[in-house]
Amino acid sequence: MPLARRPASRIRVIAHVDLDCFYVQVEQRRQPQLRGKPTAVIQYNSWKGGACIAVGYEARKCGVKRSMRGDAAKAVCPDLNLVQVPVLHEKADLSIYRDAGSEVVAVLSRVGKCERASIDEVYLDVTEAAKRLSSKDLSTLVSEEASTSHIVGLPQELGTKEWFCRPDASREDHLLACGAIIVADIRLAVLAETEFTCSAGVAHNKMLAKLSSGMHKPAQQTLVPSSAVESLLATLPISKIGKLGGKLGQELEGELGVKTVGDLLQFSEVKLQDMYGPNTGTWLWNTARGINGDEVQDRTLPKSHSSGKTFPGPRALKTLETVVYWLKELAETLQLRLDEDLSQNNRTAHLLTIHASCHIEGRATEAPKFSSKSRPLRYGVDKIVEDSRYLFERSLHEFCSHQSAGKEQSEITSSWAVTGLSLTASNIMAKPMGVNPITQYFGTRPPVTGDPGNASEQQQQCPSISKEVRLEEDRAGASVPTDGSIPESISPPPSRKPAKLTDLWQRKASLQPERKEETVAWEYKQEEIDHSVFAELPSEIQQELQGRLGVQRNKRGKPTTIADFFISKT
Ligand code: DCP
Repeated sequence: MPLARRPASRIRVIAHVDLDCFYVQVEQRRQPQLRGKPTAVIQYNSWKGGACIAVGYEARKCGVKRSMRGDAAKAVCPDLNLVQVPVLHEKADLSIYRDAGSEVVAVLSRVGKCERASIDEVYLDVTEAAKRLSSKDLSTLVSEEASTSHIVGLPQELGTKEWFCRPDASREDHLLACGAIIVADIRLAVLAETEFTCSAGVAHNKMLAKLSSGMHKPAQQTLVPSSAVESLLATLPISKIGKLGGKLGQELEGELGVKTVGDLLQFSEVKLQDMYGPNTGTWLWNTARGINGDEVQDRTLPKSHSSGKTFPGPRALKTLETVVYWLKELAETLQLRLDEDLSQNNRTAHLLTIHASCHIEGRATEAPKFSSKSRPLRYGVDKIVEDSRYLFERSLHEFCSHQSAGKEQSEITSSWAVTGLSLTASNIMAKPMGVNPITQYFGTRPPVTGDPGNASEQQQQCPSISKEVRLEEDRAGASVPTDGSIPESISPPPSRKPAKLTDLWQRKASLQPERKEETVAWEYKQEEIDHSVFAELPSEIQQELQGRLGVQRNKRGKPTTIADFFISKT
């Protein structure tokens, strides 16, 4: 459920920065011969050439879409370069993308508080830097890049630079203009130092910044002044607001007939509270008015670590031995990332969660599905294997009991098949000073027995650990040290500084309309979704994938597209 936070009492300037066709850019930096050529990244499996998960803008011009399989993409664009996501220990290895994202975060964090929201998205609070700039004469500071900003609701008679520098601007608009200048400069710095382009939304809160960052892509930025919020939200479908994409959005549509965010304006806060509870009601009332008090969290490090693997079709795991074999593989990768986090960031994780996709062979799975299970995390590969095996067996038992209701139990217990398995370590905290190494701490503890839900002794020692939780779809980031300092100059070295980011993209305008065309159903298979990979994706992609797969499974509901999400409503 969304949290209704008090609206901020002060003016804030928040940016949402989103890297353009991210995995493709990473691959093009690794293989410069691919620059400027149609390129897509695929998560390979043998079915129709694997799934396209990132499509470069040159390839989009040729009609390649993320919904396509590699074979279909090649058919519409024979010159397409397909690059496969790296694989390590037979699993998709996202480290190069994670590390590339960290480089970007390191640059962005020079200008303000930085929250890594997913593998390629960052929120930036540039309020303080904007205030410092606000006393200066902006007419000398608006760079060429800043002057290409798109301003939602910009009066026709005004140019962008004029809007930035107009003397009668409100304090709010003036700070927004200052923020936009800072964001344009830091985007240029990102390009110069990492070779990646990014797009950004700049607004007075996180919700509006996120809504606007994708309105003009690639390599552009969009501003949302307060005066433009009402008309922006008036026609915006409710599903475009992250937390309204799911059940709550459906309820609003079914119960109140609400289709756009603006439609919510007709309901009083009391009415919304009556129907959806005090917290959600207030949140909805605020959202209808573009009010959002969420703070940018100071977080450049991941909230969790995951390691997962999918086993599609004939590769499904059908015996406990094979599951345990893979749990060991996953535990080894997870332990490596935990060790890295401990040595680089002095942080330890406290909760282990196992997630699996399972079905009974030869028939559709009935709800409830295989449930995710958690318990206190003990460090060490053997302990992780022991604990995750225990959790897996419990879930499998529950799953089979449910599936066998009214049927022959033995038939069920012998025909389960696991198509996805992942381990997540979460509840990550700084290790308190003067505490023994965590490995020693956990290593000396008695082995876990019985129901982890009753691990009262462990919970006393780690009070923040919940008894048993559903898998949280944490979005991960990566390890980036940041001192939070703001240097005098954030500009890149002059020799590498392009005048405008858009210079890099030929005929940018002609690229945009094709985003609208992405209406075909994604050719993903449920069993291809690796939960550890999934957890690092932007939240709307997670939602979209869930929606798509739901549609494929249930043959009901109306698909939405990520492209529609970001089409400007102005
Ligand atoms: N990704 C993935 N599987 C998906 C969707 C995305 O693994 N089903 C990965 C590849 C993308 C990255 O996440 O490069 C970021 O996703 P975005 O939605 O931000 O899309 P892109 O960055 O690729 O393109 P855009 O420029 O449209 O943001």
